[in-house]
Amino acid sequence: MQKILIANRGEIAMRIMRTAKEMGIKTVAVFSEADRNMPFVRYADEAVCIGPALSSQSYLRGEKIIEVAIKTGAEGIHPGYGFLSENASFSKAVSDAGLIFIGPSAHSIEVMGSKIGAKQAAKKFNVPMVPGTEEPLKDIEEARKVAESIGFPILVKASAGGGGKGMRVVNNEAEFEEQVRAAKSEALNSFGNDDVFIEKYVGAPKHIEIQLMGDQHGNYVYLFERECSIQRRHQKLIEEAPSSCLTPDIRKAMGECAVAAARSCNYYGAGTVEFLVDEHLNFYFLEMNTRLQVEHCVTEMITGIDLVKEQINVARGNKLSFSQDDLKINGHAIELRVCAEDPFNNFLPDTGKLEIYQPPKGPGIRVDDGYEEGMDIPIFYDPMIAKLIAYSSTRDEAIDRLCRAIDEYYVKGIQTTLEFGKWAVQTEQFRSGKFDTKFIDNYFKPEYLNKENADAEQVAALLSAYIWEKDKNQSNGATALPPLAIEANGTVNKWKINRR
Ligand code: MV4
Repeated sequence: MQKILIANRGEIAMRIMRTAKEMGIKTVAVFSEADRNMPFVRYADEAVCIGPALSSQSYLRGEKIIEVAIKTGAEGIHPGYGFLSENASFSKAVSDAGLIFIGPSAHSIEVMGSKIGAKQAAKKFNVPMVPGTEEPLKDIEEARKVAESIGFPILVKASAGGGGKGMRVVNNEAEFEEQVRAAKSEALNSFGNDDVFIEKYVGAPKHIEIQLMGDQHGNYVYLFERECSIQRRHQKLIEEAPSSCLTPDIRKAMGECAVAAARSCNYYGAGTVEFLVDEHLNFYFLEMNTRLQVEHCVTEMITGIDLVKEQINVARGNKLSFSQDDLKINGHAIELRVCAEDPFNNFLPDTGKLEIYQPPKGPGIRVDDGYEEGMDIPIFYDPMIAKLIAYSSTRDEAIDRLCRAIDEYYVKGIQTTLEFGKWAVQTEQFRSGKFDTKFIDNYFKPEYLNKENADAEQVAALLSAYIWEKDKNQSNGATALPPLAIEANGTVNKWKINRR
């Protein structure tokens, strides 16, 4: 592959093209009418507009994208995450067109796209599962018996599910039938498939996932774990590697299970196996994501591996360029998703203009972003505008570094999750590692941030300092201070308002 097309936008398109450039591979960007002025369009060697803003008319048009690849002479397509990345038909269509899909086979995507299929495949390789069923529920009476034998509370889950859709907690036998029906109808509406299964409900679990890579020759490695428990409505906000709670033995056991799950569908490329981990560090297979994930960067920081480079390497048909023994965990990395969302208003998307955008710099800081100062954040796509990753030799230092970087990160014009992130990583729970998937719901209150008030307090502090200096200068006959000026960027004369 001398030239690849990136079937994505924003920060991940930039991320992929940077590696391609380092590898001497030319890049083709495809973009929607709303994205014409985005950095990723300029960064690419070539860029082709593929339609209007709506994803369904641009980034989801598989056939059109393949046509552009052929026309521009691209030999491979990298789908990034989201959009077409876990679409088995797209993977197949790319291969059928004589191009290389930089990702897994259609077969792997298909097997793992069905949660029931994934459980059946992984179970054959002795991957631990939450007690439950591995067949679609047929008969409600039969299902009721299984539920009783497992014991309440249980979860009803949609096989085609994702993001918590079609998932219902059932606390007792009386609600069972009703909740099964509700889950089925939600699943049918959302996914066009009403297969559901049941599992014992694990209360307050941690969400820990294993990054793995496989080549087309049956070789596999695991690149350790990412702890992703800090999430809200199934939207991750903070991820870190390694997890602060795993032991080397459990890490190894989980890594080997993840590889077994990948083997069960002849997986190749980069993939992630998600586990639920309970308070006794029992772990259970949840599902497999057959794509490069948003949070892959923390794994890159602690392993020194460029996952995109390795994806391209195995997509070319080469063997993995490293073995399990080559991999070591080095240091600690924490990622905060910087989303155009308002933590004061239920984390609802907050679109608008990036009036000021100054990302942080300095030791151990990586910012993967896709917008620039002056741009409008479009309403059509994911609200994530950047990922802020802090890396250091210890977890405590990584937390301190992340906080320092959040203070340096200067965004005006939209609300973001930056202040939320600073609050979260400084809580006792986060510092001590004692948190689970219920963390935000249980502990977060918007008044902990109080950004506006804090800004007003700082202006007041600066004003009083100014007046004090002025009075002092006048009383000792020194030259008067210049007139007071508060500028739009938050500077009061020479003093910039220190952002917390
Ligand atoms: C569970 C669970 C507890 N017990 N399964 C949520 C989305 C879907 N991918 C799986 N999910 C869960 N499955 C059993 N048997 C709790 C969750 C869950 C969750 C999992 C990972 C990260 C965040 C979560 C938030 C709420 C519920």
